[in-house]
Amino acid sequence: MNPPSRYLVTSALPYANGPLHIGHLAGAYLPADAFVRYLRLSAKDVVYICGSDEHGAAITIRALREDTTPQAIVEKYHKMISEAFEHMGISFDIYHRTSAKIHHETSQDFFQKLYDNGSFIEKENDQFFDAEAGQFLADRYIIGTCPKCGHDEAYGDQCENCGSTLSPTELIKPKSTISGSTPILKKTKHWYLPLEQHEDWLRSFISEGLLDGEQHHYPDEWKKHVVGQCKSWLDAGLQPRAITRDLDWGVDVPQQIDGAKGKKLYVWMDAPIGYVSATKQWAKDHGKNWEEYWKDDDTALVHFIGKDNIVFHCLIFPVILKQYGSFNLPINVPANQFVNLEGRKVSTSKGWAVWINDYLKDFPNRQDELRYYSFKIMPEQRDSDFTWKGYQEAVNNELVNNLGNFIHRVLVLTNKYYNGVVPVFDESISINAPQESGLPTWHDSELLDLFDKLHDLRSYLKSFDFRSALKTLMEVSSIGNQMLQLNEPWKHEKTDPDTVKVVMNLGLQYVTAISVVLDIFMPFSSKKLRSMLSLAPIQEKGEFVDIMDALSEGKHLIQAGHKINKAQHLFSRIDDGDIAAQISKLKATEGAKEENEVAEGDMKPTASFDDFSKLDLRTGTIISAEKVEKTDKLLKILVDLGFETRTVVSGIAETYDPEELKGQEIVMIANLAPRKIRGVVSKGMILLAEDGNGKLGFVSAPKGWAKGEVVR
Ligand code: B3M
Ligand code: ZN
Repeated sequence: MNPPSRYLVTSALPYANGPLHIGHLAGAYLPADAFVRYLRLSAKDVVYICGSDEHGAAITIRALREDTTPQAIVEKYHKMISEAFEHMGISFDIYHRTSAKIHHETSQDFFQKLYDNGSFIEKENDQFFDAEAGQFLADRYIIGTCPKCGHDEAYGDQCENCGSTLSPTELIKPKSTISGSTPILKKTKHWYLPLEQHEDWLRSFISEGLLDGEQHHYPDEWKKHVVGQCKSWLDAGLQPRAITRDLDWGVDVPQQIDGAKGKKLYVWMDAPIGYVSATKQWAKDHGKNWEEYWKDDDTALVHFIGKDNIVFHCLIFPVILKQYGSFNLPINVPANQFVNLEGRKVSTSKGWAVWINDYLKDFPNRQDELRYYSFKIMPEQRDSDFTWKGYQEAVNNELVNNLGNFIHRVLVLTNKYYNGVVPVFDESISINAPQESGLPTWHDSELLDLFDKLHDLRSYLKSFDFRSALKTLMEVSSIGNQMLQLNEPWKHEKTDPDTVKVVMNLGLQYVTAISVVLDIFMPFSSKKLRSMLSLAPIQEKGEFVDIMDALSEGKHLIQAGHKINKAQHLFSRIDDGDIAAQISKLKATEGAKEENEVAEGDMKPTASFDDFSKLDLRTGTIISAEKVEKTDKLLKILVDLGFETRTVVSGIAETYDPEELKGQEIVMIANLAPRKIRGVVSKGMILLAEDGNGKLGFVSAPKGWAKGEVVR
């Protein structure tokens, strides 16, 4: 294994179905951004790929909810998301979208190739179907209780609470998200990826880092929780996974394939291929060869994702790539865990989130403060907690008091003592050392210590430990502050100007080093600082290597005689008022959203008067009821409508005993199209009221009314 000479770095493609929040940012985007900035600063050839994931039920369900089209949804959120990324300084080489033609073609090419080489199996089986909506229910169209963790809003393909990957039939109490009804089963044909056939090589890939008998990567360089999740999947035994859907939104299964009509690719089939199609587009735009980035042995593929995407990137997509042939597999998938907010899980539907667009409105020009705090609390090994108080303290105590203060003092004093010109100094003069607790030291040995610190910082970045890397940057600044404190140039400038020149020159070397490394974490501040130093902005063309080379050769980073500009403050304090406002805003949105959600959950789209008058509602009395065989929930009920006796199947067996129903007065829809449910033809529907806790009660006319009366 040689060190890679080229990198392809990806961040998970966010669904274009809602705005970005801090959890997204700290999960899959900021770490990747820091990593690619570091690579570019190290003169590496790197392309950083991302884009909007515009397919799947995440999009169509949002369209249904917002009463608009999937196209309108993706347009709206693609724009919103890409702007938020740009404002936050996420430095993608391309932010693409999966609705692009090149993406549809690329995904279809993958499908066709895998179809042709026998990588799929075809199966016809029963799948959940919403009879009211006339639609098959997969993925987010169906929710129910997670069999693994008990979360009661798990999707048909995945539980967002515990990260498990599911199939709809595993859900406990499945419910259609379109109509809320309990789905029925209906036959349909789909293509499956037989993951179980790949278990052996996946196991050695994950556990030993071996691929085709060679060392592909070192598994102990992967995060434990990533390897752990993959292993528990493998241990549970892999299953064939359906990679097509009955939907009308998505990438078409290539139409020349028999039975392709009406079938789309499963979103998790096409989305990761989005990394490939985006690379193609980028290469086209920049006169590059995309294949070098995906196929050359010396290119390293790194996927940054959240923990809920682990199996797709570590098991399923690798199978797809390998079956296609000649593609590289990831050398690392440094997935992050989740960020909570004020001690509670982020919930987009409940409004318990900090939205990036809102943050940027409330705190204009404070992108770096949010970046800083997000790196500080990055959920690298376990879930972490964003608190507004924590944010305020990080900004005030660390950015303002430590980093900002050090830089400001050095620049102000340089302007004051030397009119902004970096001083020449006498190398034989010693100063008090911050690192050796006050012992005398020399300018050049301090520069070597600076080299060591930056070397540590670099190792942390290489191993995706961004928290420690950031901490090391702050230590450089703390050491700088201690150096000033120990030598007190403001006291000795008049009495010992020669020593003060050494101190100030050293301070300027530190500040210059910081201006380079700052680009990785806080690029906006790096830019400002470079301008205060009157140095060219960082181009990300090997500047980190340049300063490391210079330091190791005993050279200076900023030269004596160079004139800097006036000092400005890089950071300013955040008031208690601003924080209190955020907290009350958070609580207020949450309350409002919760109320809304109840209302929203209950309200269906407007029905016209004509719709309503189609329904024939009648009063009736239950004659008898019995359980439908082999079901827990269903009762077969005989209703006396006065003019005839009806059989109705109703899902109320868990609430009512068949015996107690005899004589119950009811209202029913008498002209509903008959439906066969578990072998019984049901002709109509009995009306029931349901409270927020799922408690049921019959709707009826006043006691003693005749049967068969019209209800309007
Ligand atoms: N859009 C899922 C998510 O946002 C998905 C990632 C795709 S990465 C290829 O969790
Ligand atoms: Zn779960």
